[in-house]
Amino acid sequence: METQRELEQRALGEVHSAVDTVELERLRVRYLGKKGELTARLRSLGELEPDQRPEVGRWINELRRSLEEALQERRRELAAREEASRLQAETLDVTLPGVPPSWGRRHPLRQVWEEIEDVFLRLGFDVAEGPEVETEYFNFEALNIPADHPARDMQDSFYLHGVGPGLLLRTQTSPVQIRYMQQEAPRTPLRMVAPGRVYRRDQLDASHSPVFHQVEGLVVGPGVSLADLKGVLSLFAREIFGPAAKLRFRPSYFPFTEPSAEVDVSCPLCGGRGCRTCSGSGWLEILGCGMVHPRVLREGGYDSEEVAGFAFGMGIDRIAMLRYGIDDLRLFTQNDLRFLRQF
Ligand code: 2NM
Repeated sequence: METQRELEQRALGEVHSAVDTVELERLRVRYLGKKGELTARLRSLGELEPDQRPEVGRWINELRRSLEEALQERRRELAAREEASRLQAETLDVTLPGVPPSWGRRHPLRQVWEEIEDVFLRLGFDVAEGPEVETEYFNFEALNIPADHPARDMQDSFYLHGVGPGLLLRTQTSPVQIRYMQQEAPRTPLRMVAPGRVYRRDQLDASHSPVFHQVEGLVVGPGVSLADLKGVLSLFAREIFGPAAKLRFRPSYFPFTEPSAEVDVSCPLCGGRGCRTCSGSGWLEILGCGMVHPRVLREGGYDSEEVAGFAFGMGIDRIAMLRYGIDDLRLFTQNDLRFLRQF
């Protein structure tokens, strides 16, 4: 049998060397719990000689008290240590420098889109947008585009017959201008641009894409003339292509304008001397324009006897290519960061 002294040393020694409060609780149960060693000894007092019982009983009670004291003291120490290490682990240094975010940038097409918008905003134009799914009325009829015009053909436009009758993906942003006129007429002067995505059934190659971007512009008011058109477009060209940019107007045809013209800008890459980009001619075609056809003005809600209008349209993708000397449209949609990071 272990002596009283040995039990006392073992119990107190274990309490002193306990490494955490969990172990300490285990020790408390082992010695002082209902089925603990001390409790058991107290119970078996009856097995001792009657004259030994008081002394052993007293010793057990003293040991219980000193164990309880030792447990409490050790618990204080360990709890304080555990609290300290928990706080240490939870420490957050708010002065540490953060993880720097990597800066993105706008896509080059979006940059050119917004630059064009900005030029016209400074000239007093509004910016309007409209639906990409259009009706044949807004996309063609209202714009005086005849039934036998190639754009009307299934081969040239994306029709959405399965979605609804007479629906298609807009082939230009001019339907936005019809909507805008119908909303604003007879307010003058009307000055607006309609930037946006448009769709045509073209095979994808270096210079064609079934999805591309346009900005079309419209001015309506009493006495608006071809001179205003040339003035606005010249300002625009100098803002986008630099102060040396010259314009050349060539007579052309569009169903929604009369007269109509195609406009070339002196090549921004060679200054008009002739290079690969301008095929040696010194000129690049950048937009189409004209005086709004009276039928289109009337469809917009204006009296074509009282007001006149000019309109123009350009491809954002094409302008971006010319601006930066990019020879393949597909580069814009391949998400190659080596390409995109240059802008
Ligand atoms: C172009 C060329 C010429 C144009 C006409 C209109 C509208 F709706 F006012 F009649 N919007 N855009 C227009 C005129 C577009 O794109 C090459």
